[in-house]
Amino acid sequence: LACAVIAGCGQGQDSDQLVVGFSQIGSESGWRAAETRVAREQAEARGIDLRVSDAQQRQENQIRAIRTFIAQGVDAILLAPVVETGWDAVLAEAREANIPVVLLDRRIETADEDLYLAAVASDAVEEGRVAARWLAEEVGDRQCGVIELQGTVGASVANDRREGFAEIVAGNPNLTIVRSQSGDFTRSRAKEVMESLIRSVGGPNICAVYAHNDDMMIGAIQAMTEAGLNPGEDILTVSIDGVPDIFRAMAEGQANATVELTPNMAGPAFDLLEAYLDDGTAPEKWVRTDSPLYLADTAEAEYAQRRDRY
Ligand code: GZL
Repeated sequence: LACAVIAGCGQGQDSDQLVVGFSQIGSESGWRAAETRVAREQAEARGIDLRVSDAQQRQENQIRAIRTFIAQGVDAILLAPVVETGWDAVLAEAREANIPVVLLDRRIETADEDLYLAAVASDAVEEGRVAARWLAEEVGDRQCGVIELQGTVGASVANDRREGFAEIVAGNPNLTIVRSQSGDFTRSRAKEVMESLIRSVGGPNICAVYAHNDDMMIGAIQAMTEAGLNPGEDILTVSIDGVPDIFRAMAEGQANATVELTPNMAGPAFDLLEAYLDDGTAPEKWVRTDSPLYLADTAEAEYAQRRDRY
């Protein structure tokens, strides 16, 4: 009866169907929305019963969702951790319940790496390096003041993308990060931040904008054009994700480059989970996607060809 009340106890419609709970951050960007859609497609293709919980970018909602999945007795949990700390307690509860957890697209800080089975993610530090190397190549030895729009404060990918970019900037004295502020990975927040930075820095002093994701760059482009500036022309842009809208902006001459990131993090997660649940096969701790990383520039702006990625 208890199982019926809490809608299933790790048993999907039929007995051997895997039931997986996905604690998703939210839908803050086009990439995140694509990750969720692709996860549903990948689950469908494998006959997995996938239950997605949208946390609206709030950690307490993710923790609540994980506890619900534990109560439901799911077979496994996917977690895209909005920030990198504060997970040990709830992951210990999942381990207590013998439910494996796989991290998607972001990492966590923990003293006990056994709290999760594996992480499926790209190397975000290298993403930052690739973005900065492209910019260094573009500007040569010209002095270039860069505005950096960081992702969500405390997110592993924001810390990593900042670290990788700064590492390359340190080797190019003509590149200077003049401002670095969080736009929380969203278009709307990045637009507001960019509007105030244009006022404080002054349009003519901005040589380039580096945004930790394409959606923030789209917001920054709107702010720059509304301020009468020419993104993609007078102001170079480089961001990360490779969503269709950044290719559209490139095709229109308003953006220059993006580091591509597959939205398919769930497929590899399901594969390693099926092997692990089937015969205990221990996966790599870090299943790395997008290796090598690929930077697409204006010449590749045929975003239509990439629609199938999203
Ligand atoms: C990257 C992922 C980031 C994307 C953003 O792995 O965590 O979160 O780059 C999203 O679009 O908000």
